[in-house]
Amino acid sequence: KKKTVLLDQAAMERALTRIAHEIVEKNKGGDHLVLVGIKTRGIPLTKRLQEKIRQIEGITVPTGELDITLYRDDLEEVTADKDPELKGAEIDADLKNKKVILIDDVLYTGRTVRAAMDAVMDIDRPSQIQLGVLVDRGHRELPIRADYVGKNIPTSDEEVIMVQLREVDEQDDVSIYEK
Ligand code: 3GP
Ligand code: 5GP
Ligand code: MG
Repeated sequence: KKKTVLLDQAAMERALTRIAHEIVEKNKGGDHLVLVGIKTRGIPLTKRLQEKIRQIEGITVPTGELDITLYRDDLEEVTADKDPELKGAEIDADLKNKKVILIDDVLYTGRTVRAAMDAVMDIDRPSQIQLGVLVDRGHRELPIRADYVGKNIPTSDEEVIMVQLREVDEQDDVSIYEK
């Protein structure tokens, strides 16, 4: 129950600025990139990174959205017997031979990202898929890792990360608490 703030608004802002710089460094600019946000909070993160890349490189990278949710929307059931599945996709950009960067708030088992990679590859064949997350909380169940990480936060199974974004929650912060 007790809550500890791990990233405040300023720290989150700096982490996203760093990730935007890492994206343009690794990809030698912003050409041929498409940023794809995963469901609720990956989407405002994607928009913020798009704006930061625009400030750095002067180009507006296309964005898209994937809605990947658990079969049951019960948070207790995350690692239960059902995998997350694709509920919808809104990607207007052409993905063929593009470098797709998936963006999510929290990386945990990796099953959501696996579903997101399947969805992208069903649409077209990108030249690469990369992954950026605000928080990596560990506990991977698949061989998946993020290329860009805001903060690594080792957690126990009894702990939950709360990500609040001003677009959705009226404030920016990341905190950890016991279930
Ligand atoms: P998001 O849609 O912005 O990612 O699943 C609904 C929300 O609950 C998610 O918001 C997610 O951030 C949050 N959440 C908190 N703990 C968990 C968890 O352990 N699993 C999942 N799937 N979501 C969690
Ligand atoms: P995974 O599929 O990697 O197990 O979980 C990733 C998805 O579940 C992300 O979209 C993320 O929103 C959500 N998730 C998993 N664990 C947490 C957590 O502790 N906090 C939050 N906010 N989201 C989580
Ligand atoms: Mg999420």
